[in-house]
Amino acid sequence: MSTHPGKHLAWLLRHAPEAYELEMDSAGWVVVDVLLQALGAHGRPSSRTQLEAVVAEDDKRRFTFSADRQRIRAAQGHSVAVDLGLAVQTPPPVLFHGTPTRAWASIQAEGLVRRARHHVHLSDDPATAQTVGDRRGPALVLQVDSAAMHRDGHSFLCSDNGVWLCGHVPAAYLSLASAAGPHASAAGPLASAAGSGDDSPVSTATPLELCIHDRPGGPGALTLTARAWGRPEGRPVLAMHGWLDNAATFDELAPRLCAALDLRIVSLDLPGHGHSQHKHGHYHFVDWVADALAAADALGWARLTLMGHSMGAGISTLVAGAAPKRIEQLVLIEGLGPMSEDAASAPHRLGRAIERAARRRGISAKPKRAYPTLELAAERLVETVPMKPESAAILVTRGMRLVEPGTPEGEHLDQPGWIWRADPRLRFDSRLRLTEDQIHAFLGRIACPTLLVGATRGWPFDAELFAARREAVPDLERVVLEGGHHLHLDIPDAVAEPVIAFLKQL
Ligand code: HQG
Repeated sequence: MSTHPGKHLAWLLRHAPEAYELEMDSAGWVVVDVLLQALGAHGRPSSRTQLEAVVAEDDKRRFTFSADRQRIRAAQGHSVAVDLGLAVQTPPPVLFHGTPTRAWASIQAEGLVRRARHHVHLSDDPATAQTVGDRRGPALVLQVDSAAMHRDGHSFLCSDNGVWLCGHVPAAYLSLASAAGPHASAAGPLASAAGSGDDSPVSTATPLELCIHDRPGGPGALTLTARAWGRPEGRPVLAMHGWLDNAATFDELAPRLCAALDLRIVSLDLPGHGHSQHKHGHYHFVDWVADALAAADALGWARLTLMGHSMGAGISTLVAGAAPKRIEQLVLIEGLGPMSEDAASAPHRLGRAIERAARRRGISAKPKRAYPTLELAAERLVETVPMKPESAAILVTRGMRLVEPGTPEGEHLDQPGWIWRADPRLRFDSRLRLTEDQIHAFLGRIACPTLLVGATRGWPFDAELFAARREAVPDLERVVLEGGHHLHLDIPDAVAEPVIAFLKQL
């Protein structure tokens, strides 16, 4: 934690209100008296005069008081889920972004992404952008063609302190600010890296980033990110990864399917995973069902095919049972419904989960384990979940981010380190599990053809229980392949074959 009062306040109001058990409303406001009390309790300067001074003297006007000065919030820069209620605005024709030189290659591939924050931050002058970039060593200033983005339907917000915010800047709109003119140096390679040719043939090698608001405009709107393959007009397939994995889990399988069939595969980062935002409250399994359907709504898909791996297969199963009319086909890899429990265990489970969660309060403010390299992180992942090193490399590349020493999260580090992006609260105990009877009720309502792909060395499901679940699905085809739990990453050709044959039947 920083000792500078302004930095400390920014950390608290943007990233870690729960560290001081501060109640923050959905728009990011905290009651000033409550904040002062909490600061005092933690040995921090806690008079109103001191707080007023921190806010007034802040070089970037990072904090805003409410009109009655009874509440305070950070003007922008949050990683916790808040909806600042800022109005969409027309941006100036050109905006700027400063970034470390070393980030250039990755930005060329995926554009500017918002990382832990809610938005990509842009400045209206190159000098400010240079200062922002210089925070992390040698920096480049990128020019954003915001006029073209605006014309193409991208939304911009402007924070109370004049920072321009947007969800994602695809690489096609970026150029080096020092180059001769817009796109002078970058248009060629960047445009192709962005996969911007929506009307080009199937884009198999260049996944896109999509931002999906699952509760548009409402409080607690959540931005989910995704990777997409295939023509936008292709047959819709929503793909969902397993627990603690991310959208890249389909990086091997999806392009193979799109090469064979005219599909539009959108692989979600589920809330709390990958690049998606973290939820404010608890992660309940049944809520993933609402999230999946909200994502389908946001994509404008009335009917769709679901493809899930492990927990994603469990979610897909429940979606197909809860909304059978919407699902055309179901592809389940190493999973068929969520874990179940006897009805009698529910009170004990709920009591224990609440008690344990209370003990782990503040967990998201604790420093996460940092790995010096992605390679080491991938090695550790293979030790925990057996899979090919190449498969682990795919998951860690999207699932982790680099934290610099001297930043709020990296204060414990003396060199840059890679940490998992996933919300640590995903590991909390489930508060309630469905009973096996309830799961059978979902399975029995599945109205579409279902393909179950299992692995010989896969997840150790209870054989008897799993066989009964298979029996309960009205139209289920099953293949078992030689492989482990992450077979879609490890042996994608072998998995693609039966999946293509199955999808062709529609
Ligand atoms: C980079 C400070 C690799 C991005 C500042 C940046 C600002 C990528 C970093 C405000 C990338 C995110 C925001 C990609 C983006 N590959 N790197 N595809 N896309 N990046 O801190 O803009 O003091 O979240 O270039 O003054 O640096 O907090 O954003 O380097 O106004 O008030 O990923 O934070 O203000 O870092 O800074 P950040 P930022 P405060």
